[in-house]
Amino acid sequence: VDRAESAGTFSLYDRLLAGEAAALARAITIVENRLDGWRELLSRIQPHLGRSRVVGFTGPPGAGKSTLVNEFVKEQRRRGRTVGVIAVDPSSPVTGGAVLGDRIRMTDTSLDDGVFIRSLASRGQLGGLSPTTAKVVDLMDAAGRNVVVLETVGAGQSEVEVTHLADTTIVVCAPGLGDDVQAIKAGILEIADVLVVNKSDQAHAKQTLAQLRAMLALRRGKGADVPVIGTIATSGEGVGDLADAVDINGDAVGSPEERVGRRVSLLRRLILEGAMQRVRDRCESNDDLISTLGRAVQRAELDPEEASERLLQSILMQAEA
Ligand SMILES: Nc1nc2c(ncn2[C@@H]2O[C@H](COP(=O)(O)OP(=O)(O)OP(=O)(O)O)[C@@H](O)[C@H]2O)c(=O)[nH]1
Ligand SMILES: [Mg+2]
Repeated sequence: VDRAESAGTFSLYDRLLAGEAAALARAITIVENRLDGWRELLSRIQPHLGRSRVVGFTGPPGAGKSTLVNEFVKEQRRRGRTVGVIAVDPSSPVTGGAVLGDRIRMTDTSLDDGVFIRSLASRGQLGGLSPTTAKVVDLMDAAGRNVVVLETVGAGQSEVEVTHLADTTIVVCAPGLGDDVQAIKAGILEIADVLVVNKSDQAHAKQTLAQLRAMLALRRGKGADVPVIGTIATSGEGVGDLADAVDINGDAVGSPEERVGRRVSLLRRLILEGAMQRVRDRCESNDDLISTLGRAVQRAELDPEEASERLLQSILMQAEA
C-alpha cells in the first residue's frame, strides 16, 4: 500500500485520476465554484482527456429525455461501462432536471458506483450551456468514466451547444406532434447523429417514424444515414438498439481529430462570448454616451450605423486601455 495513500494524503488529483467518486464530486465542486486551485486542477488533467465517449441527449421538453437517459445508463452498465451523467437545467419548469438524479437513484443503479450523476444549472432563458459544463465533462473524462451522458432541454441554444461537447448527439422527440415535426425539420434535425421517436407506445408513433425517415432520405450526405429509432423509455424497449446506434456512431466520429475539431469550435464560441460579455459590460458603463447618441439619431443628426460604429470604436479603445 502506498504510504501517502494509507496516510490519507493522496492528493485530490491522484484520487480523481484513479476514478474515486468522492474525488470527482469534490473536483466538480471546486471547478464549479472556482475554489482555490481550480485552474491548476483543470490544466493538470488535460493530458488525460479524450477517452470518454460523450453522448448528448436533447429534444423538446417532455419528450422523455430523462426517462430515456435513465434506461440508456442502465444499458451502458449492462455493457460493462462506467457512466457519468450531467443533467443541465435543473430549473426546467416541466419536470426539473434534478428529478433525473432522483429517478436514477430510485432504480437498481442506486448503489452503483458505476453511475455518477451531477445536475448543473443552465445559463439564462436561452438555455445555453454554462461554461462549467465542458469542464465537468473533462473531469468525468479524467476520472475514467467510459461514457459521459449530457441531458439538455432542446429549447434555445443548448441543443446546438451540446454538439460541441458530444461525440454523438441524440435528438429525442415524441410522436403525434405535427408541428413538432416541422420544428424538428427547421433545425434540430441538422444536429442529430441519432434521432429517437420516444413514446412509441402512443398513437401516431409509426407515422412519425415514417415521416422522419422519409425526410432524412431526401437529404444527401451526412443527414441521409442518420438512424431513426423508436423507443418506449418507460419500458426500456428499443434502448438496446439506441445503444447500438450510439456505439456505431461513436466509433465513426470519435476520432482524436474530430475531438480536436470540436474543441477548436468550442474555443471559438468562448472567445465570441467573452467578447460579447465585455462589450455588454462596457455598454452599461457608457449608458450616458449611448443615450446622447440615441437622441442625436432620433433628431436625424446621425445615422444609426454611424452612431453604433462610433460607440463600438470608443468601447474597444476603452477595453484596450
Ligand atoms: N407513454 C410514455 N410515456 C413516457 C415515455 N417516456 C417518458 N414518458 C413520460 O413522459 C413524461 C416526461 O418524461 P421526462 O423523461 O421527464 O421528459 P424530459 O424530456 O426529460 O422532460 P424535460 O426534462 O422537462 O424536458 C413523464 O411522465 C414520463 O413518464 C414513453 O416511452 N411512453
Ligand atoms: Mg428531463
